[in-house]
Amino acid sequence: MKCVVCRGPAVIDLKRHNANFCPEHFTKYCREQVERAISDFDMIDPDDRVLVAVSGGKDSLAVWDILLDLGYRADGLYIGLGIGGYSDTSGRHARDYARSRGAELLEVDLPGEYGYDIPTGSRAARRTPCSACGLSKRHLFDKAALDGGYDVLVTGHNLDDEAAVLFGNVLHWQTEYLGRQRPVLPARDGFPRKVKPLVRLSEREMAAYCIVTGIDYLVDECPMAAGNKHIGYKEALNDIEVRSPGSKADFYFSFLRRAADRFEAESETERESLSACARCGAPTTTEVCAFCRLAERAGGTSGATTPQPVTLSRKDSP
Ligand code: Q46
Ligand code: ZN
Ligand code: ZN
Repeated sequence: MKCVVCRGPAVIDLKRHNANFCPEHFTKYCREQVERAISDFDMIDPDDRVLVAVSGGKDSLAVWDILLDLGYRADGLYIGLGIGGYSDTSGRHARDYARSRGAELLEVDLPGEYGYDIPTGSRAARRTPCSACGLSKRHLFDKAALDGGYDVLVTGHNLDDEAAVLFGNVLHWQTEYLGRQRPVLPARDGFPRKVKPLVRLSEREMAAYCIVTGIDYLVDECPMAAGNKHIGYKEALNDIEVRSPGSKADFYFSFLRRAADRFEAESETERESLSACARCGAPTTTEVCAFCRLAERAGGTSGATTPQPVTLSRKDSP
């Protein structure tokens, strides 16, 4: 197997592009895909202050790495979710990466600062763990980005993630979500601009990127992920992709090009009815936002402290 660029030994084959790459040209390919996503969807301006939501997994560390290499002013944000040993290890990977790049990592500890963890929050609110977790993370990402004066919040959602969410939304015709499923959500009152620069890259490519560039990411799956419907949707799409390479990308990008606009009106209606949460001031369609209700039910507090920057440089390394 030879690299399509230099004819040297290839380490990865990308069937949907009908291409193989050596480590050097694969890294270059990943950077170019991110640059292209940023430019096609107008995601980030060169002067923007960027906050990357970092979990310690492959996608978030890879997107942070690529943005730093492309010269963006990108800090990381890690949220400790209180999921036992999994959270301890994921935090370590995020801190180690930040230290290796001399990059700034903000940290928010959900149990320490808000008085509940994801297992407790999930039980108390009778939500699935991923639903309680997603809701908490979204709230804390928005808050940290706004409090810290960042222009844009980056998440590590890749092509597989976006195609799986789209598949689920289409399967159940959740039209109000379809109108919002875009790689860029513009800033509006109480919400920072949110972007997904990895939409042109797959999960497998992100794992390969980390291996090739020596990023030590958390390989273990979250122990609370069992029962998450998106895992099943990903498997279904992977089966289709094996038989017909490129289907996943076509499904997602054709939706953006040809169908997403048709659902815009429905999600706009919901946006117009937003007002400030009586407890925390975040935008919500109810009097008290879902995060504050979850925190209260779980015996915690929606009271907020600003995340403290922890600058980790090579000098600090043990
Ligand atoms: S961390 Fe949270 Fe994920 Fe674990 S509980 Fe689910 S959403 S699977 S990205
Ligand atoms: Zn090459
Ligand atoms: Zn609130």
